[in-house]
Amino acid sequence: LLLENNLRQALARQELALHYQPQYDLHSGTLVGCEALLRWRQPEQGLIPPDRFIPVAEETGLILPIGQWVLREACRQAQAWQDAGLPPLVVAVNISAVQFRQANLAALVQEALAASGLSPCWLELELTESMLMEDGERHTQTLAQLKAMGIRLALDDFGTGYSSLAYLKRFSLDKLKIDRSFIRDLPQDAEDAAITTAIIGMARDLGLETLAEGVETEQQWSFLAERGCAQMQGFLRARPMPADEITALLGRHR
Ligand code: G
Ligand code: G
Ligand code: MN
Ligand code: NA
Repeated sequence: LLLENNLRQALARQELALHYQPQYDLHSGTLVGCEALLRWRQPEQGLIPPDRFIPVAEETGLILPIGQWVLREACRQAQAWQDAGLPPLVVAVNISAVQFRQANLAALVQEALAASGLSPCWLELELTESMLMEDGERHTQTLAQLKAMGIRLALDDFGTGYSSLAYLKRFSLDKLKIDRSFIRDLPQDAEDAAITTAIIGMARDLGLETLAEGVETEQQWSFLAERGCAQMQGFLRARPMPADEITALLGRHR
């Protein structure tokens, strides 16, 4: 309850911030995108990780105003980097199931884009398999609206959800983010090697991009690059960092 009451104040008191984790092209090594990750600097308790407060935010509905703030802030930051003449980046934003169930998600996304002036092709929304499995008529409509607006759609934690693949056919997604549990023991673990190879191959045949999450070693990088995985995100290259550190990284890429 204390957490809930504090979280209620967090937005107004400007205690929330976004960090960004770089995403790299696995072949050229260039910085191509970043995932926005929410941080809460609580004055008494210090930095509270998202795993601790996002579930509370979802139960209380606070995820709706918080999620909207995240969308606006990520779009604002992405446009600010472009306005500074830095190479453009795709910014990926995690969408909670509670946000996804809102009837007007597409309108809210549109509002964040309009407020920032960011072109929709630079915004990627990260959804999860369970959200697509809910299968309401409204969900199909929301996804179609987002696609029609020109926003990119990625499937987060791919491979850990329900194993029905029907939704890959039904919805027009752009990217699968291979869950880091499949990457961690590469290349030694034969089962993980088979699973990642199969996901990359299937995605290629379906015209989907792949991103490997949680890449921590050079051997994992080579394994994934050899199999045609397009992008990586992981501690091997970069941890989540404040926006000004991304600005510095982009300056070097210019
Ligand atoms: O940031 P960290 O590296 O600890 O991320 C932990 C989890 O919190 C991830 O699973 C991520 O999807 C989730 N998360 C981080 N930021 C956001 C956000 O802005 N919105 C939602 N819904 N989840 C987030
Ligand atoms: O669930 P989601 O993929 O949205 O969350 C991203 C989470 O993965 C963040 O908590 C981030 O800190 C974490 N992460 C990113 N790269 C690595 C990595 O290389 N190793 C580990 N262990 N965690 C990572
Ligand atoms: Mn994510
Ligand atoms: Na993930």
